[in-house]
Amino acid sequence: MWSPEDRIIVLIDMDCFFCQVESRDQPHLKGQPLVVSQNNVVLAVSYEARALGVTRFLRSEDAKEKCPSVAIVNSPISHGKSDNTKYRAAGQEVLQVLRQRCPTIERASIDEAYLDITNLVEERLESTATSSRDLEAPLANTFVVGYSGASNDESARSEGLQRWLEEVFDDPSDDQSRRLATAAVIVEELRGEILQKCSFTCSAGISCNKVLAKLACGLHKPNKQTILTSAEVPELFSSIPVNRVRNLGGKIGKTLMENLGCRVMSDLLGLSLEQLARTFDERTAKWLFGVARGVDQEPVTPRLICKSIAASKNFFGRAAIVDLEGLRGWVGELAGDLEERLQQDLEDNRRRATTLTVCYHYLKEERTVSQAKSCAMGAYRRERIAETAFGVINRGAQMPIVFISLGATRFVGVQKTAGFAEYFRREGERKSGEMIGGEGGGERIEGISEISLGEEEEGSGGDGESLVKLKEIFPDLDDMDHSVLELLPIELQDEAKVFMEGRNKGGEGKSRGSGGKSPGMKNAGVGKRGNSIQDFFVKSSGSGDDSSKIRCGECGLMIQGEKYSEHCDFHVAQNLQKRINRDLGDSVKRIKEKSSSPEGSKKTRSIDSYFGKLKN
Ligand code: DCP
Ligand code: MG
Repeated sequence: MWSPEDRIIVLIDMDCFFCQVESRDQPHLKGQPLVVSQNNVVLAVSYEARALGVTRFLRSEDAKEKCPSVAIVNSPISHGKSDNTKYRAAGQEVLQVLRQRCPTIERASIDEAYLDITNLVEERLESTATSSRDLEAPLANTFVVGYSGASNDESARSEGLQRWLEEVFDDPSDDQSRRLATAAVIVEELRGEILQKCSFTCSAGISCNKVLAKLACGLHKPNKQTILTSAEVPELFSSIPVNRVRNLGGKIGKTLMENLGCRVMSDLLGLSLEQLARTFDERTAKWLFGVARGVDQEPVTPRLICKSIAASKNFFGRAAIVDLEGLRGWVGELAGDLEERLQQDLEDNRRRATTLTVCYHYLKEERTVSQAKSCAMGAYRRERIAETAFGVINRGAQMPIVFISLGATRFVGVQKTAGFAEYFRREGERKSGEMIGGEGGGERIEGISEISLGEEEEGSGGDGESLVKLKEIFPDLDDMDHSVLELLPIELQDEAKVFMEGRNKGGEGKSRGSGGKSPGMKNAGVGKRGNSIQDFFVKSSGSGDDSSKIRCGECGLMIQGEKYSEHCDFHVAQNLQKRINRDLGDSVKRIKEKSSSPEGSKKTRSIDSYFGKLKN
């Protein structure tokens, strides 16, 4: 029977990536001791520089002192901070090469990707009959854990590989090893293609899950690849420190090491599932129990784009932020950077972030205090992002602040259909003449100013509040258009549902308390419109589960994940309208006067009447 551990998972990690990108641009740097620094701190170190004792996070001048021959490249700057655009683009080039051969690729970082090549291996095994002897040459850069020694020594590698192949490859009972050896041939080919097409070397780990592939990848670098079989895991785990394992570098690993006495991975074997569950949540406990035994079922989720987009900056030494003015300035820069990248991402990948995570470090009594807070991501506007982040940091941090990161996460897809704002723009164009007549060049904008969705309603509150707003959108509650309704906040949809239920029962729904009883509210229109609006509620009734909802940063309402994007567009439209209302001054007044007649009032307050029927 198939099990998740029958998979063949590969991690590809580019070697000293930023250095390779820089030396591809400036070929005279190739093969030289080289570092790439950002803000005077070394972030990438070529293997030549590593051999001379240079390490990451040294200050540039210390790297130079340690190794006078080292070349230092400062990475580009934008928004007062380092700009990784060119490194990201180089990472994408590599992904495009991998994509030609493997459909299941998960981008894990700027220079790492997981591949599930189980099917490629099956196909290769079916199509080619190979003996162990045939594999030695194609596996010229392959190490096997437990056979090749810990160093990069070539004779140990080739002798170990040969021994392993002879022991396992022709043994029909060792299916995993046979498949891993075949996988290694494919990975050698992939790495060759990356080198040929992008001029970058990389290293790879080949195993049966992500944790083991990642661990294997780090064992032999650069320009090497390592096979880790399940059989070798116990021996390897007897010497691998807990915090070197994927997902254990942070708090969980620290707790295991400091509170549960686990130094190396095999120490985890002494902890029962119950013991782990006393310290960790159930899911983590189960995962840890499995990982201790080399089991990790996390799938490779096909994704070529990153899960989060962040703008961050360290403020080392004298650069530390010491006052609110400095904080405001830097938060503004980071928000500007984040907004630009999010807009680009929206365009490239048709998705929108729903969560903004503000992370900051400050110094307190010579210790660094780290804090992070997540909140809803509203519209992609730098002012709004900056305002939210400033508020969070100002409430939580003390001076001096030494690190700030603004990260956007939890992306939801944006549907291919025109968004609310786009619709709004087109409708504005179409209707401008009709709405304001001969006002000249700015018709489209003035048309937009007719919408009065965002204005506060006096005297509304408590239970009646939503319904009052609902009435603003649908002056005739018996004639709600579900295609408009589904673009509205869940709370309003719920309110409409309550109204519908009350009406269908012929009873006195909540809506009556609003003081805004519609004509025929109790029962009118059930026969006429009931079907479509009821269908809509039937379709959306599964959305009662709050876990699939996201709190909107603009209005605070809980919105279904898949509706979030349209909801944001709704606010974009709303904000645009507010801004234009302000700008238009007199002409808005005129429009409002016009709309003060009963007929006009209905027209102005109804989004439906402004847009016409969305279905059209
Ligand atoms: N990087 C960074 N900040 C860090 C760590 C890394 O900006 N704290 C950048 C520089 C690296 C790139 O990300 O070149 C990839 O990170 P890796 O950890 O994969 O390191 P390298 O690719 O440089 O080296 P290796 O060959 O060990 O993978
Ligand atoms: Mg790397």
